[in-house]
Amino acid sequence: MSNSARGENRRRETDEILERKPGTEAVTDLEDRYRVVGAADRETYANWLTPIEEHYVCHRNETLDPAAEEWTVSLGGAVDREAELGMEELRDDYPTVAVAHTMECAGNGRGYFDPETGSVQWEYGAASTAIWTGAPLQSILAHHGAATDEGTWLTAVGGDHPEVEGENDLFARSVPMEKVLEDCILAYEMNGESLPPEHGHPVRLLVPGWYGVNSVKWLAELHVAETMVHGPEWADRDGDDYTQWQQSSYRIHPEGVEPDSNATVSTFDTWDQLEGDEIDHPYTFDENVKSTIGRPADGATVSPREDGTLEIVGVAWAGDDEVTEIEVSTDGGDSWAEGEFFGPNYDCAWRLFRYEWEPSPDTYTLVSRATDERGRRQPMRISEPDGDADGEYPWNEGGYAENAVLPHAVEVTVE
Ligand SMILES: Nc1nc2c(c(=O)[nH]1)N[C@H]1C(S)=C(S)[C@@H](COP(=O)(O)O)O[C@H]1N2
Ligand SMILES: [Mo]
Repeated sequence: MSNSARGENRRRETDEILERKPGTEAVTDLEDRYRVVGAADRETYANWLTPIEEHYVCHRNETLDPAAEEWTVSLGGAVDREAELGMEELRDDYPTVAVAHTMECAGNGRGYFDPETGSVQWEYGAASTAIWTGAPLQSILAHHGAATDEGTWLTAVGGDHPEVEGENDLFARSVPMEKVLEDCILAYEMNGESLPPEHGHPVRLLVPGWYGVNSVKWLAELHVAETMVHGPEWADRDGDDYTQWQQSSYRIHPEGVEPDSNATVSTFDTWDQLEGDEIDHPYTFDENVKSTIGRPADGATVSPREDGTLEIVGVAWAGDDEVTEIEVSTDGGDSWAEGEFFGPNYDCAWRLFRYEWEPSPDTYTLVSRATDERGRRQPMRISEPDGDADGEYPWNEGGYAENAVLPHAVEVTVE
């Protein structure tokens, strides 16, 4: 396909997605390669469940919309019985489970990096929470005699292909078996409806609490092995490269670095990888602790209630760790007060928080700061490219996994 035909396709598909999601907005990519729309607006972050119409979308290749009856997921590698799993079988022969999951693109917040990085310039819009329904992978793998010992990996491959002449990278991600057995599902419904095309119809991998990239849409193949996608066998498997999206893209590294490809790693927590010695350039696995204010909206002029109070509401999450503390500042981070969590409390989904404030008329900079169960607190700002100080999130070439406080500030005027 020529570049201009591809550009036209992308715009048409993005328009179709926007028609189904009237509240959302397209976000542009410097290279104009992704189909992306961001969550509706700040109000999305004042509610626990994100309606499908407000849920962000992000993918690289064409949007598939295959007939469910004809779709199969092939299961192979270290299994006693290889299989082609059909949709009826996935629905009828396995338990049905529902999982609450805050999906966040690893590039959410990339738009705040200075200097600017390439790719989609997301600000806060690439995070959303839905209920995903499907079949537990643990049951499917047990049924087919898969080797699920510690240290093994499950690789998932999407049915989407690059549209550019000369590019041969398939969308493949490898997830450690430990996480797969814990809570991963093959999801065929989202908020009780069958998956819309742009969210991976008819079935996707769902990796609760981990960056969106791990949840492969239009799932075509599952492969059980002792390594993740790595080495010549995967870099040229019948002419296709399965390693790109695991080993090169979606790794956290300084400018100009080509990260090493690893056969396996044993540190899965993204923040542990950032702080530890095992991996030089972390993989974007579980989501870092983060929060966003949803109400009042940025730029709003607001009036307190009759009793003089005003409620600040937002969401806070920490991937598959628990978010345990939320602080709110009304002076741009100079002083902090404890907020309060309320509403639903599920593993791997954000929590609503609120803070009762008694402001006098003025203009304020509101920010929120969350801490996870292991005491890890959001850093204040993003670092310069050549090194991060304490309390800074490391600027990295791909603009991944950003969780700093100040970029998410909300300016409000109280009358
Ligand atoms: N097959 C396939 N799966 C994919 C992608 C893709 O390009 N192809 N994009 C990933 C990325 S980067 C994200 S952030 C999530 C977004 O999921 P959503 O569009 O349902 O929100 O899908 C992931 N799964
Ligand atoms: Mo993403």
